[in-house]
Amino acid sequence: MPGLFITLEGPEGAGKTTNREVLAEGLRAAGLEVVLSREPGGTPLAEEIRQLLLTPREEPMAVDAELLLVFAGRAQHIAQVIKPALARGAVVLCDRFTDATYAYQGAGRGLPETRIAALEQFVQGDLRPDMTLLFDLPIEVGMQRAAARGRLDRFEQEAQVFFQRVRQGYLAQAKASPERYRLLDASQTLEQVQQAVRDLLPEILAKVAAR
Ligand code: Z5A
Repeated sequence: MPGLFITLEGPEGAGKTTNREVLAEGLRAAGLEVVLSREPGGTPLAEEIRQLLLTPREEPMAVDAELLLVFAGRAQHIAQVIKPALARGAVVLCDRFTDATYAYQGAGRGLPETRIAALEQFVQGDLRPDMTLLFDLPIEVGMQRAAARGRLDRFEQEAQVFFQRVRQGYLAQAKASPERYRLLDASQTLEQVQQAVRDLLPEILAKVAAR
């Protein structure tokens, strides 16, 4: 497809959403159509699924139910937003995607990677991100930033050890796919992280030009 699919990943409060704006500004200034989206979510139906996933409830959610909800939302998001945008030649900047499933449901919850990979193939076919920015930072720093926002969602109520596994899961993915991942030190000041994101623009523009 003529467009470019870029995902932003990282543990809680890493600055994905904040830095996505910086990237979007730079790409728009170069005359490109930019589509901002997020997972879970990205369409009205997928946003309803997001609410199911994030709302704390008394009934524990079975891990496989969580996994299937994540992929149900993703199927809708791909069909309604991601594929049409890529077909038009847009750059899609998506706050989290399937790498988050490997990190949270895989490394975090302990689901086998093969189960996630089977759903990835079923729901996505050949669709994979062209580039993934991993905003990495110590868990405590991200949790402090997220806690400053107020009420915690269902994931944010997990114990610190869960988030340590998530972080390690992300770092392992980045190590396994260095051609796709760009690792950013998100514990730096916002200005420093934003500059590191801007530094990636020439590479991204070159990828767009090569399409
Ligand atoms: N989830 C899953 O389990 N499986 C999946 O497949 C997918 C998701 C796709 C919701 O995601 C949950 O879904 C997520 C995993 C699960 N649960 N958790 N945790 P989300 O992306 O909506 O949730 P989030 O990671 O909590 O998003 P976030 O807290 O909004 O993080 P962020 O976008 O990385 O951070 P931010 O909003 O840009 O920044 C947070 C605050 O820090 C904000 O006030 C900023 O101004 C500040 N900030 C940002 N950068 C800095 C720096 N460098 N210095 C100081 N302050 C900063």
